[in-house]
Amino acid sequence: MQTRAQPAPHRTAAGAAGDTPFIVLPRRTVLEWPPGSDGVDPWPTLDQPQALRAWFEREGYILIRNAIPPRLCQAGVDAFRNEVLHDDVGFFERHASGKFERHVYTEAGFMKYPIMNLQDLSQKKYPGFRRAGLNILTHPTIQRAVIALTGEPGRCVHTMYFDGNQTTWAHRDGHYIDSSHDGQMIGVWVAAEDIHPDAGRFFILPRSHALRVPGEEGDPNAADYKQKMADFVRDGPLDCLAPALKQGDLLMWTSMLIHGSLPTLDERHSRRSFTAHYVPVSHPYKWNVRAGRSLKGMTVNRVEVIRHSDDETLVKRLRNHVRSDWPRVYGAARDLWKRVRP
Ligand SMILES: O=C(O)CCC(=O)C(=O)O
Repeated sequence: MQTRAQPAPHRTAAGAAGDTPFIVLPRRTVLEWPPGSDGVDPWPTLDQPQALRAWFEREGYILIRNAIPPRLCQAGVDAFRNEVLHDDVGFFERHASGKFERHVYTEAGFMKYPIMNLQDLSQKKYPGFRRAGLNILTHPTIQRAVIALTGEPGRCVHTMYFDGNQTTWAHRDGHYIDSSHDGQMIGVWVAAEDIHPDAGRFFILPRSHALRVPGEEGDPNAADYKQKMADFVRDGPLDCLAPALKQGDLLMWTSMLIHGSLPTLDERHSRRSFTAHYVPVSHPYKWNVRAGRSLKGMTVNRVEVIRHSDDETLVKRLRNHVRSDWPRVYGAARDLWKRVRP
């Protein structure tokens, strides 16, 4: 999940300085399937909504195979590569820092830090990627799953796109953003391609939503929090599960489930995915790390998607306009400001 309370670390072409990866390896084992399933998917399907919900409540997550048509996933990836990946002057809101920053590329040329809130991207500059991404993240299968899990349709409050691996620190989403009914937000991770086992797989700690981690009450943006969470994943009592995901597979989890990404073992592999966070429509959502929440929305596939673009005042609208339409001017002004400010 995203952070905003912390100042962004300064980013160089090679990566973010102070960008300590809080790595959860080495641990004894990382499982591909839950214990006892002998390499066979044990997860109830959408045609068994009661069993699906019971699994989700007990384990804190569910995996639904072939949920999103591969051609939609491929359209999202292609649009990213055509419109976004090579835009090396544009500024995008980042997950790790919560700031607008240019791309940082991995050795293999993937975008290292995920983009946040596709719904706030410029429709003029990235029309295909924005449309394709939101199409995936509001797909009727996701709506069906949200209804099966919560008893009502969902509102999408947050979205992201991953290309390379930032090695996401272990965390609970609910420490950053949640439903107003704590623990009721649902995370959604759609594999936009077959994820290679060495690409830095998404991992979860089943049943961790019901367990406390020593020291987790602190600031979720602080190094201490991230270190304690990583220690808990590595040395704690729970299994760590990183299922092999194929293009179109969908993983959903409750906002208190601990999750993150494993380190990349082979830099040649991307781990493309679209992710979102949903609350039941009857619940307001809340930020635990931002001052206010946005009430602006748009509708995609009949799903309400909350927009977060900060454009309340004329000055902010002007800044957003310069950032999106004259990124070089914005970048130069930003660099100058960094140099002259006290
Ligand atoms: O895939 C990842 O690296 C992390 C995704 C995540 O933390 C989220 O969607 O909440």
